[in-house]
Amino acid sequence: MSDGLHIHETPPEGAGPDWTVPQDWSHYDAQEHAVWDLLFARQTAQLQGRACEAYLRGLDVLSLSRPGIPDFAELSDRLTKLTGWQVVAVPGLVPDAVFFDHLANRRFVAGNFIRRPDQLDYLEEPDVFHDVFGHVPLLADPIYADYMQAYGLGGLRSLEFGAIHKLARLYWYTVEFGLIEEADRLKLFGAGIVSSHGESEFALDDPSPNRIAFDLLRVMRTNYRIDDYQQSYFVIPSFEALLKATAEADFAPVYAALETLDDLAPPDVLPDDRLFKRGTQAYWRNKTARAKP
Ligand code: HBI
Ligand code: FE
Repeated sequence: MSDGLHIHETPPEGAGPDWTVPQDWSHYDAQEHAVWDLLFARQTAQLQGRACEAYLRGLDVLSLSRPGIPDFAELSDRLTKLTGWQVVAVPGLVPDAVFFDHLANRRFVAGNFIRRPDQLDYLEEPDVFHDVFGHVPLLADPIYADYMQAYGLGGLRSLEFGAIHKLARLYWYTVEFGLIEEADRLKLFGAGIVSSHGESEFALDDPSPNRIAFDLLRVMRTNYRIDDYQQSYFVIPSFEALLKATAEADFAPVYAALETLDDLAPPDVLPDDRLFKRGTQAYWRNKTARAKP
């Protein structure tokens, strides 16, 4: 989430050294709560039959259907009892090392601001709806909760290898834009998809994107887009498989192998990819055709 987006170098005014700020839940006004309620109602309708069971279960056990922007202290009380995770408020994107340290300590950093009514469908930085509605429900799932902590620990190690941009691809193609097999159907779990009205349909139904079976090295070779729908989505068989593929991996040889392999572009398909669906890339062709003067 950090490519091309503005990340401050020093903690902003009022933030601690770990970049957290008080959420100060009482400061939200009626319009901000109304934006949350509108987005929540629209997305939960859209996600029936599309989001994976663990995500829908998380929405339920965390009582996220209560009206208004969640109070992180109350939300953390419920979440900590389930998997030891807390939700802490930050004013926006935080530096990678800070981000990974929070994840490694089971703290999920969530934006303390919400988009304006005229930004419903796209915004530059993750706001409280993207972070809490998109990311937090799955943190109530014990296996996914372990994966997110393992990712944080791996992220801290990746900084030693100068390989954060490779590991960021793993985050992008799973935590943000991952698909999962469930009872022979593809379902959504990535936060960037479940929090997006358009992409929660596009990622499953549109013939344009590739849908490729997850493979750690394959994902870590593959560039991604930060400004529009993905040209490829990767599909995991289960959260157990994702945890196994990453928490048990010794990333040193993975990084060494990546040095010998070319990066791949988002729409690329390899001969040995296990394809659920080869995309037409029509969405992108039409978009680039429209963009030509
Ligand atoms: N900061 N608040 C916030 N949220 C993120 O998702 C985030 C971040 N900083 C860095 C970051 N993500 C990326 O480096 C990850 O893609 C690894
Ligand atoms: Fe995110």
